[in-house]
Amino acid sequence: MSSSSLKALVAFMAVAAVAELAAGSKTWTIKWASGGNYGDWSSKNTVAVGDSVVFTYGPPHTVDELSAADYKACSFAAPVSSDAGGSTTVVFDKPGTRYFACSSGSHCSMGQKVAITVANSTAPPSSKGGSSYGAAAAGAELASKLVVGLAVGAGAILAL
Ligand SMILES: [Cu+2]
Repeated sequence: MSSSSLKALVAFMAVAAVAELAAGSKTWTIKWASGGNYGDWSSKNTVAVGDSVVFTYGPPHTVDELSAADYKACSFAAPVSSDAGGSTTVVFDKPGTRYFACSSGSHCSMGQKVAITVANSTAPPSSKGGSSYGAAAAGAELASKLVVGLAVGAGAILAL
């Protein structure tokens, strides 16, 4: 095997290992526009702990995270966060409901608002102590695969 194909193999194994580690989390995309109807988005898209939601939009839209009360009232006086960058990524690291709305004009009251609920049933991958046998076994299996992948990769590097 040539040196370059070995290097390609090592690169592939590294990418595969990273992809496997990330396989548990998902990225959702919301095309964020005025007049959108996002009322049932969360019930149709099951965001789990560890997942990310990316809002994509152009000016003049914003993604403001609000309290439940401010969300209900479309009040932007005290947002938790606010972004107008055009691509806003929100990581859902724990269960619960978070509220997002556009602060531009009357977009919020016209429906450019979404409440995203992450269910309790999925345990965070990083939680300690409370993990079930199944989760622990899956973690051990993943770790052993990663070790094998790294060992093969290291062996290939030494052979170059
Ligand atoms: Cu807007």
